[in-house]
Amino acid sequence: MNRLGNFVIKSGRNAYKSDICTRSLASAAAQRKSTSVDPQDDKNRPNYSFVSNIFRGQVESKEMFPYPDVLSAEQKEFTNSLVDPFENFFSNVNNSVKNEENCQIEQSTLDHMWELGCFGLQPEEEYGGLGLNNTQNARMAQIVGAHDLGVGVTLGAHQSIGYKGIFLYGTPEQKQKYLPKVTTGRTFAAFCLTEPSSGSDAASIKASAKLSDDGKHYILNGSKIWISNGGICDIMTVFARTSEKHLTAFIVERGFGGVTSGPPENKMGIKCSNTTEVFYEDVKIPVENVLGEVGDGFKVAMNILNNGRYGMGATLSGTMKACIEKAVNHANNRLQFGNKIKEYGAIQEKIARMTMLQYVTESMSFQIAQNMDSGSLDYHLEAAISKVFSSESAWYVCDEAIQVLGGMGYMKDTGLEKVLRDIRIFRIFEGSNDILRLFVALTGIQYAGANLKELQKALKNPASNLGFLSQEVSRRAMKQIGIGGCNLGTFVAPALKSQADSISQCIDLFGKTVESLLVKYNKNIIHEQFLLNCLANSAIDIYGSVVCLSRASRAVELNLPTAEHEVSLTKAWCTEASVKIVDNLTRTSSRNYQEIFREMKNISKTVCDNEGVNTTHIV
Ligand code: MYA
Repeated sequence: MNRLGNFVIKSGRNAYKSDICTRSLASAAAQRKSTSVDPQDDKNRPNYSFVSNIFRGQVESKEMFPYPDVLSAEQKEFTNSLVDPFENFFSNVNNSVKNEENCQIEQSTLDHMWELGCFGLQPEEEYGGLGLNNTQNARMAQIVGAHDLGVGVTLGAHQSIGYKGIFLYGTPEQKQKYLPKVTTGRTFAAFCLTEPSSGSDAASIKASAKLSDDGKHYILNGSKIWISNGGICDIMTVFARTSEKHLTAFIVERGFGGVTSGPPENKMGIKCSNTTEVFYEDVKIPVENVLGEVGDGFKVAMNILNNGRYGMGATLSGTMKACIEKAVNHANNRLQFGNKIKEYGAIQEKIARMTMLQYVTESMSFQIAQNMDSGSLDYHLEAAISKVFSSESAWYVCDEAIQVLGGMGYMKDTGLEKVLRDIRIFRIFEGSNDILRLFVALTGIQYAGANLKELQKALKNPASNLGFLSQEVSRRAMKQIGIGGCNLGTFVAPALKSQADSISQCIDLFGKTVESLLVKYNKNIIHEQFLLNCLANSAIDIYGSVVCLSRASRAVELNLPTAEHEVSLTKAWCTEASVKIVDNLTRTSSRNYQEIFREMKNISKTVCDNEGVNTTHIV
């Protein structure tokens, strides 16, 4: 975990600069044409990430308000033309129970999916794909998530990460050679990063690729673990060490020889998705199969993951919708104590909370997808938050749906216990939620720290930094007297003004808290994971609140039939979230919590040293 420290030690915005390849290619090209400056190299370009900027106590509204609506009429029509066949396929052809029982997807079902174009959602038509943008892709993912998460993972491992590297970073020749195979050629792809000793610490992989003496091949040796589609893929994106310090990404074909897979893993859920070990023994990879630049493998891996994370939110928003439908169906019909159970407050609270979580999840993932389609370069933290939030919300929603159904919910036939088992992995894979919380907190702190450093530097030589200093001083002085703080109120529907004000105050408090922590701990903040979690949880709740404020306000503006309900969801969510945010931020300076965190450290140490609980029975 020590490398996580680099987030704060390194100054600047290095987590962002490498990401030109992960945005909408069309808008990237347009931007390049219009400015002839490659944003990847432009360290001074503004950072439009809403989440990054709250770490400086500032609201960056550009990518938050108004809630985006990026699809053209033609794109909407095309998306809608896909919805029916997809819905129909997943409702009537795909059999999720049978898939689970067989621990694989039936061949006829897979054939149907290839014919529908499910495996080539994003690549352009010339490569056999449907050419969907991220927003359209999210719409399809939502349908998959409502029906079968095992199939969702098979699809996601194939295209959200398996061949995404070729789609994003491939040379024209690589795209021409490989994309048609994976979009329509019935060839499965996989993303091969994790190793037995390298999970969260992705940069520590040991698989090695050495350049052959004649310079024509890399010779790959090593093994990968828990690879989704590992036993069925013929094309894989493999990350291997090409020098002591550097990783490189490669396109590897099973046909190169020396590639073998272990037996399918026996998992808790997503059983029809194939997961295996993959072994590489003296695999000869032609040099032209390097993906991206030699030595850039870590960034290629991170950016593929960043780029796909919104898809998980979209998928799980569909899963939650389906769970809520089951719960509501029961609540509407089940009579107890003389009333339908929907009449009871205990059930109403559950249904309302489940619906709020679904609304926040869906709003986040579609906001991110649409921002990406508009050319956003700064969505990493937002995407990580959407992954964390969606996976925890889906777990909660499915669990509560089971509770609403009571004994019926516990029965296999109701279908919820399978969904619960399927959902569990989403908090673990594609970056565990624990790691992503630290990623959000440390990357945000690094961004705030760079500003603070600039201020400290300017203070050492005030004469030549008068402009910057007077700006900073007046900003701080104004905030001190309650003027010039964050003001989300100007962006939202009048009905949501009060909630916008509360969240604005939370952002002010968040910025102040980050600054005090930086002043107090400096770079040692990296060791304060209890505190970092408080910051990450606050950032998650702030971002969740602001996406809802944005979406519900847009619903009001467009006079949508559901606007009133969306305002209601947003009011309840934001009001509760602001209490949680203040609580989390207060913990970072509370004596009580310092004491609690110290005790927790001690408790954990004792239990680990004792290899189990260490209490004495008094009986
Ligand atoms: S695949 C396996 C998933 N594994 C992981 O996600 C690994 C998690 N670990 C990490 O992400 C990293 O190791 C962490 C950093 C974050 C811990 N974006 O020295 P460093 C830059 C951009 O600080 P470390 C799976 O599960 C950083 O700025 N840049 O890094 C599949 C620095 O840059 P520079 C980043 O401490 C499951 C450099 O890298 C990022 O070692 C199947 C080094 O940084 C970032 N994120 O570790 C899924 N992070 O050098 C199916 C770092 O310039 C999906 N950097 O200073 C199903 C979905 C359903 C879809 C359905 C569709 C239909």
